Amino acid sequence: MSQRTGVVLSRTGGRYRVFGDGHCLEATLRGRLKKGSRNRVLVGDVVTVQTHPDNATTIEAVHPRRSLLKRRTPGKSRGVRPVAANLDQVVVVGAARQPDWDPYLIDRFTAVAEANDLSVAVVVNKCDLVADCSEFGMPYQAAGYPVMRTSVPERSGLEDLRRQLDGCVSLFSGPTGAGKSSLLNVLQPGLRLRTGEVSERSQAGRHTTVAAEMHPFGKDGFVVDTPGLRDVGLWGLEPLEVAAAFPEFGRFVGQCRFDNCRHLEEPGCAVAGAAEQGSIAGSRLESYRLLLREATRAARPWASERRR
Ligand SMILES: Nc1nc2c(ncn2[C@@H]2O[C@H](COP(=O)(O)OP(=O)(O)OP(=O)(O)O)[C@@H](O)[C@H]2O)c(=O)[nH]1
Ligand SMILES: [Mg+2]
Ligand SMILES: [Zn+2]
Repeated sequence: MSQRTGVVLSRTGGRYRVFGDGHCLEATLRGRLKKGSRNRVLVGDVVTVQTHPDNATTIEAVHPRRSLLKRRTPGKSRGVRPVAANLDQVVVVGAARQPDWDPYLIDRFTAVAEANDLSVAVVVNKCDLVADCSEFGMPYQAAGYPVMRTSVPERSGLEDLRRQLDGCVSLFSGPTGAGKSSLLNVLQPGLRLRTGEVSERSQAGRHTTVAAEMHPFGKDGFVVDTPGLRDVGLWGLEPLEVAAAFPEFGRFVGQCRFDNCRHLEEPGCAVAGAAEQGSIAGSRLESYRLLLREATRAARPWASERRR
């Protein structure tokens, strides 16, 4: 009987693929881990596995997690579903064109990562389709995020992206068709992720059943490719978390006239002032306001239920 440590790459039903010492093996859960939550073992979890004399391998223990990405259960206002454990960063990929760069959509993805206390990096992909892709990333540079500008057919910006991924556990998220899988494939050809299923994928409900899958990447890194989610509004975000999900607001929020300023229409709002002066991108303030409205609406049924 031999024990070793590995990382969970994927799960199909009750079978887990575990990566350790440079290769994969398939494992099932040891009896006592099976009890309770179905999500006791997640993609990204570091686990102890044991191979038995009959060659069956079981997951014996889950090591403490250093991070956890969660989202709301699709179609329900309550219930939070963990997606992946031990991520270092979320890489939000958008396309300059096809589909058009949508700041609000990008900001929803960055906000969800922030709400889960994960680092954020932003990729402006398909730069070959526009004359100048610099403007798209500006608000994110101002927010302090690393921004990379890439093109798959032109093979540009790929080294910057590779450096950002090296040695990290990264999850790729972003609108469907932005080129997440294409970028990962060109950085690591052996991956052979499926690409180009834009129209099929954008049918509602199609992608919600596709589970996260992790891949060893480069030197000591891992990547999780996710299908583009059309409705990231389902990702849980409480109203109070929304402003904190916009890091560049941080130095202004304490300067608003009212302590409980929500940065909507209040007089003396320092965040709105900063946007007027151009210290904060107008698109980011707009996204914040839309997200706050959405989060408040989503939070209401919870609040009234709790009071009952
Ligand atoms: N012109 C151009 N096309 C690209 C680029 N990157 C990807 N594409 C194309 O865009 C389409 C979508 O690419 P995917 O990699 O499947 O996009 P995705 O983000 O993984 O999409 P989902 O898996 O649906 O979320 C494919 O037809 C790619 O060939 C790029 O840099 N420039
Ligand atoms: Mg894809
Ligand atoms: Zn304010």
